[in-house]
Amino acid sequence: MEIITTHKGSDFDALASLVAARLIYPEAKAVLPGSINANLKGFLAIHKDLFNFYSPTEIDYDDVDTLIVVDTHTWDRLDRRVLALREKQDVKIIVWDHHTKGDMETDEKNIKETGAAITILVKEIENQRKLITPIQATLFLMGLYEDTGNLTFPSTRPEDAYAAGFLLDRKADLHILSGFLKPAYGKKQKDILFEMVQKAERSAVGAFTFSLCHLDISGRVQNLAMVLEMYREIVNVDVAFGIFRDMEQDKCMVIGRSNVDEINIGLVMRSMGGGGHPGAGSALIKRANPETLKEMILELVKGNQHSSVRLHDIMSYPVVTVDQDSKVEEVAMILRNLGCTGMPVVDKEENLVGIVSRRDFKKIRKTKQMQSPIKAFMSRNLVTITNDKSAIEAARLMIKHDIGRIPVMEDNKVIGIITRSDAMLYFYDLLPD
Ligand SMILES: [Mn+2]
Repeated sequence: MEIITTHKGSDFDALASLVAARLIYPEAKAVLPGSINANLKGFLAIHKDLFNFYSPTEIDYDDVDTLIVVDTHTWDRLDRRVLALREKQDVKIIVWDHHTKGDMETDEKNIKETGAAITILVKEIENQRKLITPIQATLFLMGLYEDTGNLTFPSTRPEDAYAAGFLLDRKADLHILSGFLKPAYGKKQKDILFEMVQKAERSAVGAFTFSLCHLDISGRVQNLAMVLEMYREIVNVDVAFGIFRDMEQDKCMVIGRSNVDEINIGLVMRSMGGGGHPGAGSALIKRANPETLKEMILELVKGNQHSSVRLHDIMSYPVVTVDQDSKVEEVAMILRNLGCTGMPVVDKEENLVGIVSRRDFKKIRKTKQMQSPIKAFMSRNLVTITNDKSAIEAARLMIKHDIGRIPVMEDNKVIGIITRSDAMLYFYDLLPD
């Protein structure tokens, strides 16, 4: 016996993929997990008779020789009763999934990084020239739209949009579809937007209008990016940021939107460990203090030419430097004793000539090289920063050059060193893991 199943807490993509897989494997029984999403229940209350689903309790797992899994390939996401097959010998496993991670071992994996799993199955149905009914097309399109946010999520691939076109051509009904899909702008989103607008403050940054709103939320709220864009329009500013702090999980979702070329949100978010493009972006920061994030965003937006916090306040000093003629062996010893991973190298006049870090020691091949002067192994590509710059600029340099420490200069002399830990402490009030 062949069975097809999908993940617990099934959503429309899971259900659609289950139904689509039945078209590809007509002999197989479709097993719907015990737990499914609320909006799926609403759909099935009306359409259940159209699909011949089995409950996990109705299957005799001893008889199963083929297990087809759609929209997941992680054992723990399957209904616990199906897990009986995990230990069973000689079960053929076939996977159709758009998640890249999973622990199910199988020879037959149909995995593609698309926005929805149904996209992969629709392609197969098209290739096999199988006929689908308008109701099936509608369900498939629901799965596709739900998982891709109506083709707007960044995970959306051209294949998803193509599949949507194919399904509309097969008479998917958009009226039915919109009735069942949870509206992106629901009560939760409405409440958040209302609270944001009440708290809204506008200010000017250079020639632009700017607004930053911090809100505590509980649990995961979808479509916050859309809420923030609505906020930006209502408050009528060029640039808007939202800091949404999930109290339970102790993490902050930072979302930004910009309507002007001069302020590049993607750049701002990358400095905070996130990403995006010039107009929109986001970053997720754990254990962050929203007040610190506020300051950080403001500094980033202002280009931070005259920040109140100078590098002087956060850098490490005094700096231990090493003479360029010191032996590699001695330098290694000093580093070990100080417990640091690198240090600046200077000449007789205390001028900075290089920097040595653990990476440089990897270049050493022979023991006798331990007696060579450190200048033979140090990096001469010096990235330095002057004391009048800000922590943000130091962090930018670290990211740009992929380095963990930058000498801080004043009058051409090293007066301190700023490390990743210093920067992290400043930005997040925490140390890197
Ligand atoms: Mn999915």
